[in-house]
Amino acid sequence: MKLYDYWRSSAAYRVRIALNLKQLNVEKLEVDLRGGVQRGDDYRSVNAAGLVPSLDLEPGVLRQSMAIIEYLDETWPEPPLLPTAPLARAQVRALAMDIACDMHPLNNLRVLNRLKSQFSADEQAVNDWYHHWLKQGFDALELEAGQCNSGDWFVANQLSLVDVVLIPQIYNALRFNFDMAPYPRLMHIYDAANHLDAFWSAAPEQCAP
Ligand SMILES: N[C@@H](CCC(=O)N[C@@H](CS)C(=O)NCC(=O)O)C(=O)O
Repeated sequence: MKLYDYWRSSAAYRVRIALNLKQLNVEKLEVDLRGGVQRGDDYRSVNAAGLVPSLDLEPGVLRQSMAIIEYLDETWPEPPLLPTAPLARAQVRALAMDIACDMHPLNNLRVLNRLKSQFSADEQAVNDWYHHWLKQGFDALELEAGQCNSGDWFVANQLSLVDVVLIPQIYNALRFNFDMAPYPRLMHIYDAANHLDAFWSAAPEQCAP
């Protein structure tokens, strides 16, 4: 398998965590997002949307980090990233989607670039935008996390897809100087997860080319 990756991509970071948890080795191909390689014909022949990650299964390419992670989980079930019962599975997926569908896309590189090119947003305005959507998402997640569990993981003291998606989102928030102090439950999960090699070694600093 080959992972089309970018060290700072949080969607790719999710997949790196899942691969590590499943103890799967892949060849990594760096797609330089800052250099615009994702918009070139070569990469678009792999992923027409021009987004990372993509997982080349040789043959067949999978895109969309959540689909990739569920594929990995179904193919290599240990450790499971979703509970067994249908209701619990749907609840975990919903929490992961709160991040992957309702937070992350609003602060994607191409959205931030569009704010600058279409609305002449300066650095301060882009930062405010970024922080606004982080606050909306994290305020809700902190409440959810308090209701779900008080242990090291988001749901029922069991590592799950939510943790795999949450940790990269918190990493991004810290990188953009967002104040995480109002979110002690989320930060507890972040710190606990980073004690595991599968999370720590997937972090951008460990994956920079
Ligand atoms: N829903 C997609 C999102 C992928 C995505 O947005 N990737 C970002 C990096 S985190 C990207 O490739 N951005 C390139 C760009 O904005 O030009 C997934 O989960 O795979």
